[in-house]
Amino acid sequence: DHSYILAVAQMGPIQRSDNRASVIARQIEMLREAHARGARFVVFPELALTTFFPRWILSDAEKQEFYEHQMPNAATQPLFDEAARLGVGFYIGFAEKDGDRYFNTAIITDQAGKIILKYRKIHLPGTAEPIAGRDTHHLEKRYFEPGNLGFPVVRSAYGIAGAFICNDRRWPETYRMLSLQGAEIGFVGYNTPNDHTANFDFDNLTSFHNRLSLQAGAYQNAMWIAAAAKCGLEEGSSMIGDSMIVAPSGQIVAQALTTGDEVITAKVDLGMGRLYRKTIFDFARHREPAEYGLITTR
Ligand code: CDT
Repeated sequence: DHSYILAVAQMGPIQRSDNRASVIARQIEMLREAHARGARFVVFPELALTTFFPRWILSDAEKQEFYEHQMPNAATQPLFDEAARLGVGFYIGFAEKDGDRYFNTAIITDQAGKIILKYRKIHLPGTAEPIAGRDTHHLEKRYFEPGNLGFPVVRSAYGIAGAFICNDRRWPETYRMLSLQGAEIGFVGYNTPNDHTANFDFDNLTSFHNRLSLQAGAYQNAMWIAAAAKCGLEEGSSMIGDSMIVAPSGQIVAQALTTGDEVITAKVDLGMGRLYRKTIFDFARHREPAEYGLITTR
């Protein structure tokens, strides 16, 4: 049997004044709820330990409080300990400082709380400098450099698994890089403001574009996708919820109802993806990679 119960722990807002301890306490509560509902793995959001600080211009000194120098660390150890005690693996995103380099990072742990995969966000949205005339900013290119670890996958108790982060979910290359390595499930956290494009006609479709990206990515790559939002009204920025678990059929099997802390669960059958990969999406039989050169040359 290749089935297990998977949870997504959506998070409501984290304000700048909220300390790590209060955030970890919320996560531990959701970890316990997920476990009580039978879950063996929990997906937390992107940058899940602090407020979404790339909305602001911060000095080098000011920005330091938002990065983790190691993982786990004193603040996050209780989450790792509780997950290990419950035998639950997890995905979580955080801002990483590695020497003098800064990344938007996510890790996956096994059921013993050991980190088995690390991913650094490759598609960084927004700008390095504020755009004149806008009253909200998205400055990820200021605070992070593009990830330098590629798109790793890991053979785990949760299937062959990969991680990606927020804006990555809009790019077909992300899913393809994982599925070409046999990934059966992808975990993603996100922070998506409702006004993120500053074009009203696009912004009006923010929830739809989230769903569209996740469902298409899952189906076209015969993968399960579990997506966790940090959402709600955070420091004046309204962010979408709509955390969801999507099957390799492209169907949504669980979806959050709120824009606060909320656990959703679904039974994940890895056999479903394997069936798609033997039929309509048998890559070896049906793909024509010799025709795809442009994808990597421009
Ligand atoms: N965190 C993140 O990547 N958010 C982006 C929205 C901002 S685009 C300027 C996203 O793609 O959801």
